[in-house]
Amino acid sequence: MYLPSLLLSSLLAHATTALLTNSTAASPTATVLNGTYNGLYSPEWQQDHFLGIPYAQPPVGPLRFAWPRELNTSFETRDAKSYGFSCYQYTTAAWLNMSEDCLTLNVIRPSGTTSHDKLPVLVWIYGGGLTLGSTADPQYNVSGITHVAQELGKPVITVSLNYRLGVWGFLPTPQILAEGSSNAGLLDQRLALRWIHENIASFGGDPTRVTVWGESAGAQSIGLHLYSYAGRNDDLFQAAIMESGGPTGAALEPLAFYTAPVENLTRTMGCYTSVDQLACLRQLAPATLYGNRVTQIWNPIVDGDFLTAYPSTLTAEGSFIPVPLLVGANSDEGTSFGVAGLDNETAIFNNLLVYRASSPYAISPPTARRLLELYPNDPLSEPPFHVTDGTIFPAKGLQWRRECAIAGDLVMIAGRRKLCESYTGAGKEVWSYRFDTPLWNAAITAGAQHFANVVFSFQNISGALGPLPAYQNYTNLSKQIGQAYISFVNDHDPNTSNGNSTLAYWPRYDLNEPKNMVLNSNGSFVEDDTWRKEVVDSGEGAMDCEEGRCRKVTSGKFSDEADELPLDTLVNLNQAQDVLRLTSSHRALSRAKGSDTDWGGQADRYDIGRSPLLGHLQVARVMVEL
Ligand SMILES: *[C@@H]1O[C@H](CO)[C@@H](O)[C@H](O)[C@H]1NC(C)=O
Ligand SMILES: *[C@@H]1O[C@H](CO)[C@@H](O)[C@H](O)[C@H]1NC(C)=O
Ligand SMILES: *[C@@H]1O[C@H](CO)[C@@H](O)[C@H](O)[C@H]1NC(C)=O
Ligand SMILES: *[C@@H]1O[C@H](CO)[C@@H](O)[C@H](O)[C@H]1NC(C)=O
Ligand SMILES: *[C@@H]1O[C@H](CO)[C@@H](O)[C@H](O)[C@H]1NC(C)=O
Ligand SMILES: *[C@@H]1O[C@H](CO)[C@@H](O)[C@H](O)[C@H]1NC(C)=O
Ligand SMILES: *[C@@H]1O[C@H](CO)[C@@H](O)[C@H](O)[C@H]1NC(C)=O
Ligand SMILES: *[C@@H]1O[C@H](CO)[C@@H](O)[C@H](O)[C@H]1NC(C)=O
Ligand SMILES: *[C@@H]1O[C@H](CO)[C@@H](O)[C@H](O)[C@H]1NC(C)=O
Ligand SMILES: *[C@@H]1O[C@H](CO)[C@@H](O)[C@H](O)[C@H]1NC(C)=O
Ligand SMILES: *[C@@H]1O[C@H](CO)[C@@H](O)[C@H](O)[C@H]1NC(C)=O
Ligand SMILES: CC(=O)N[C@H]1CO[C@H](CO)[C@@H](O)[C@@H]1O
Repeated sequence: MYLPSLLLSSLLAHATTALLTNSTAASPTATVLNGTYNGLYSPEWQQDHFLGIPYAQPPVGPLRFAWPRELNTSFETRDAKSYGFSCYQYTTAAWLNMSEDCLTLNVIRPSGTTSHDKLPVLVWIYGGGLTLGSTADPQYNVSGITHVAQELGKPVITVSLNYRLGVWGFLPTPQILAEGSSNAGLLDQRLALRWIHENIASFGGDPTRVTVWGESAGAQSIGLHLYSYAGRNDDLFQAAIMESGGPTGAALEPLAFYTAPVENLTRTMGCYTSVDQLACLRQLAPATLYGNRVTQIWNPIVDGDFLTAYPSTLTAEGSFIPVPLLVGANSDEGTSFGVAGLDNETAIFNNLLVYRASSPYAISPPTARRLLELYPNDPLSEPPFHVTDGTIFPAKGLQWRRECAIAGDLVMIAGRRKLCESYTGAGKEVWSYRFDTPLWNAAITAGAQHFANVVFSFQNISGALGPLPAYQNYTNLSKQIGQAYISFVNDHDPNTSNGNSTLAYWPRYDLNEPKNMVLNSNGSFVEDDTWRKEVVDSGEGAMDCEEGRCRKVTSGKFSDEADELPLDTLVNLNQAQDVLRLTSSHRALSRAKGSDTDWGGQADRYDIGRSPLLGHLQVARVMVEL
């Protein structure tokens, strides 16, 4: 086992502390605003676990689909010794125990932490497309990352939170909007952050040093929090770690987009003709609603409240919450987001026009044409990037790798770069990574695909990192990632564990010299974050190679358009889509709210305070006009 002597001595130091505090450690308690919780002492890593703590009133009955309500009752003592229910979702995982009453969080701390310690706080927000995920999922067990902090001598308190998913968290209808219940799942997260702000000191945490951390839809959620209330900073968090996700990527559709699936839902539930459809849906038994699995991705919407505009618009206005960021994406996101079965340019073109049709990207023909120019078919340098001999995988489609190059950049990588640029441009500290290590048992076509990094971040707690000793290099990388994160949580800088970590110096993102840390099990290194620019910059027929990436430049045809780089094109595309979408729901909202009243952003209450201008009838009428 990898245990440098420095770490050994720190473990011993912890053991001594645990002995001294043994009597209290065995039955940890914490007294929060509503009462006292009895937690569990976990001897394995000398941690206290407080599990399944409610942070909101159960969102059941009349509160189904509504914004979460603050707790308003108190108690003497309660046990917090097992995970709460998972929110409703469609999976058959063994750990699944679902209920609508799922708004709970878990607090993990080094045993013996007292309220004087004021430890920094790390808050995990799971991903899963806003349709899957639970803190009870063993792969999201935060004990491993908490243990890294203990070993490093930089202890943190770790929190993981549940939030509503799917139709329960994100039902988008005019009535929902009028009622002020839009984006409820995101508001769940926000109320949990508010609960942490108010209560974490009772556990020994410092509410002024909270880092939010998420992957995929969890990172997307954080991205939207960064842009929420037009960037108003309520001090709920002070830093963010975002893995493979951000404010752009998953499409935010207009309200009208959901008319058909909502009709499908309400018709099958017998609520379509109800005068009050929401009341009808709220009366359904939980199992009945669950049984009506409408095949629809319910994404957040620009509701004029939590989100006053599309993130790209808010970026241009500088309306975002300025906090230090640690952000990244995986080398082969494209193998997760590329469509299989495309054999030629025409097929890719046609597919781009309907890309991710269940929540479409609205790519126009000229943009699709431009993308095909910028991404010539070049299997020497396309996902999976570790396959460098130009292999084509015909079973996936003759131009599958080209499709993957476009898709990965479109969904994840362009947005990552854009976020780095806008936050750096605003003077905030940003550290960027490219995770570059395929899972030990990955198919050759997978590469370092979406989600592959999660088992590393979570310190192999799920056991899926591969067998030791063969994959010692994976353990090492996993630990380096954990140490960088814990340093960032403590010091807003991933470099401060340097004395104990073998990760190379990770430079801050710099607009003049943009860099990524490439997280590779064979030795991580720093690269220029300028890749996919070479297609533009090189001469005819050149082979341009950088850090193992090669691109054959077929002609000099881009030389007179040197400012139009593939990733930049994609970033612009995000903006173009937004403009398209603004024509429906947002315009309706602007009209509904009236021209002279600023209601956007005022309603940061959980149970009251919605704009009277968002009256039922008014919005409903506007929607009909559209
Ligand atoms: C420490 O607590 C454990 C129970 O968690 C108990 O079994 C053990 O005897 C205690 N040790 C001391 C020295 O009090
Ligand atoms: C708590 O709030 C709910 C509304 O969500 C209300 O029905 C209930 O009466 C309140 N309870 C107390 C004790 O204030
Ligand atoms: C319960 O806790 C919440 C915050 O966690 C607080 O706002 C509320 O006032 C508390 N209510 C009671 C009755 O203790
Ligand atoms: C599900 O929750 C119920 C009620 O808390 C509990 O009795 C049961 O053991 C749980 N099942 C699982 C698989 O966790
Ligand atoms: C995480 O997993 C370890 C090992 O199974 C277990 O001891 C620990 O209780 C788990 N922690 C949490 C917070 O569930
Ligand atoms: C309507 O919902 C059902 C499930 O209730 C689903 O099977 C069907 O595909 C949906 N149709 C549309 C057009 O969304
Ligand atoms: C392109 O591929 C599609 C199948 O993906 C095929 O139907 C079509 O004939 C191909 N077109 C050309 C020009 O080869
Ligand atoms: C990951 O955990 C599993 C189960 O505990 C273990 O067998 C394996 O050796 C570990 N792998 C690495 C690379 O740490
Ligand atoms: C893992 O890290 C340790 C400590 O830095 C080092 O001695 C060892 O060579 C590394 N092993 C591998 C396979 O990278
Ligand atoms: C390395 O870890 C030890 C405790 O494990 C700590 O005392 C020391 O400050 C750490 N060094 C750095 C540079 O963080
Ligand atoms: C990590 O170790 C595995 C197993 O020994 C090996 O197959 C792999 O090539 C190593 N990774 C790198 C990038 O060297
Ligand atoms: C703030 C901080 O400690 N940054 C460190 C990052 O790592 C370099 C060396 O690798 C140190 O010099 C910095 O001090």
